[in-house]
Parts: sequence; structure tokens; C-alpha cells
Amino acid sequence: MRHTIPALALALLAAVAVPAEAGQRHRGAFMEDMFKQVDKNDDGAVTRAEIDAFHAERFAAADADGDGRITLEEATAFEMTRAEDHAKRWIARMDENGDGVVSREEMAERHGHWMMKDDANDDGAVTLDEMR
Ligand SMILES: [Ca+2]
Ligand SMILES: [Ca+2]
Ligand SMILES: [Ca+2]
Repeated sequence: MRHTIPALALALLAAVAVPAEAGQRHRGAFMEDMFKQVDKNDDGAVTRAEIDAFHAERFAAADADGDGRITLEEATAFEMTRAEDHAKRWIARMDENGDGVVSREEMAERHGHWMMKDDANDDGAVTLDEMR
């Protein structure tokens, strides 16, 4: 499956999709997500076999023609697919009125809401300390 989304548009979207979240928290969520993907039998522990199976699966997904080698084209197509999935999830999250597109207002609303939830002392302003 090939996609022709301009790389620049995706890079811009990625920058928007992953706001300057407090680094650790984002990394924690990312690691948890990754862990869950690898932990196939969901027992809360990742074995070497599960890691190998995960890599085999990923390799097979990227190796489009199945020749056992991932070329630049295959890697690009694979990354594009992942970027598109990511973009779709981002739009689904931001698209308040469900019209399939994100308006400036929707983005401002979601982002504003997301930032202000850290306002621990409820004074209507978020400090760097509160974000940590
Ligand atoms: Ca496991
Ligand atoms: Ca190949
Ligand atoms: Ca919308």
C-alpha cells in the first residue's frame, strides 16, 4: 500500500500532533504503548520470544515484496502508513464536531483544554512547575 502524502505536511502535522508535552509523561505513555504491543499474551511481562515475534511481525509488515530485505522505498512506504494512521488518530481526537476535519477553533479548544488541566491551584494560569 502506497501513500503520497507530502512529507513536509506530515512533519508539520507530527509537530502539532505531539505537543510539547512534559517529556517524561509522554515518554512514559510511549513506552507503555510499546510494551503492550510487544507483550502479546498480555501477562505483563515481555519475553525474548515475544520481542523476536514482534520484530518478525514488524519486518514482515515493512518488507512489502517479502524478499527478506527492507529497501528505502519499502521503509518509506511503511513509515508513511504509520504516519497516516497517526494522523487519522490525531484528527479523530481533535475533531470535536465530527466533520472529519480539524478547524482552528477545534485545535485551540482541545489544546487549551489540555494545557489548562494542569492548572493545579486553579488560578487560571499554568506555570512550568504545574506542568511537571
Ligand atoms: Ca508476555
Ligand atoms: Ca523487500
Ligand atoms: Ca471538525
